[in-house]
Amino acid sequence: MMAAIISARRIGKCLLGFSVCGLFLLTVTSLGLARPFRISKLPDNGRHFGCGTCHVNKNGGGMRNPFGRDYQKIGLEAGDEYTAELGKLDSDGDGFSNDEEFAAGTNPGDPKSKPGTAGRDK
Ligand SMILES: [Ca+2]
Repeated sequence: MMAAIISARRIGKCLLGFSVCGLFLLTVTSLGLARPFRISKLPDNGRHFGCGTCHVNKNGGGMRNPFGRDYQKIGLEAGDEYTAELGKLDSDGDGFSNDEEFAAGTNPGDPKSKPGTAGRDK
């Protein structure tokens, strides 16, 4: 009887250990998969806004902002590159081209973030 209780405790500890290890590996793997590879294609290399340059969620994934949608249509079609056409667009409709926004360090996908304002919300 005592041996059965000890054995059950050992199994419980093993399961807990496997669960913790599994959760750790899942977290590490998820972070690895979430690593942005596309931001290196952007004029600022994602230096200012990272994944938030194209995505509503600053951490990336999910819905794209207006610039991200334009990149999806034009940049991906051009072989996953930031193009001159993309630079001339004003994706977020704030009156500044995407090129002007990258040069100023503002977000081309957020109309509240535009050159000459304190709109650089990181
Ligand atoms: Ca703009």
